[in-house]
Amino acid sequence: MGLKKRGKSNVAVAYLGDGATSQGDFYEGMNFAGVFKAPAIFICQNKRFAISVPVEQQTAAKILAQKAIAAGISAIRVDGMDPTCCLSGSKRGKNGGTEWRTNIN
Ligand SMILES: Cc1ncc(C[n+]2csc(CCOP(=O)(O)OP(=O)(O)O)c2C)c(N)n1
Ligand SMILES: [Mg+2]
Repeated sequence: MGLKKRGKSNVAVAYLGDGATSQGDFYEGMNFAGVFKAPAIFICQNKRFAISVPVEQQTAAKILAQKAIAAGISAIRVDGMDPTCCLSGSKRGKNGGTEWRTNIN
């Protein structure tokens, strides 16, 4: 929000894990970013475990990127094992894309 208020074109990037998307402060932050249109990108790295808790035991959501849609934020899901997908996904994310393909090049 500070970047926006100062008229900067920079974008803040936050990295989080799959387990973090099961916590309350995640939803609060996403809602804040959505309603105030903060220049922010949330990158969720889903390695399917929050320490020892499998993703299926911490959320009923089938796709974690859906959680952004609930906050009015566009979302892209990419194959995290493919660096080129991660790079192009980040660029498209900055432009506000919404895609559900597992591979984006
Ligand atoms: C509903 C719920 N509340 C609390 C937790 C506890 N928890 C949240 S984040 C976390 C550890 C971090 O996991 P993650 O965000 O996936 O980061 P990683 O270490 O995998 O990079 C734990 C143990 C949980 N897994 N599920
Ligand atoms: Mg994790």
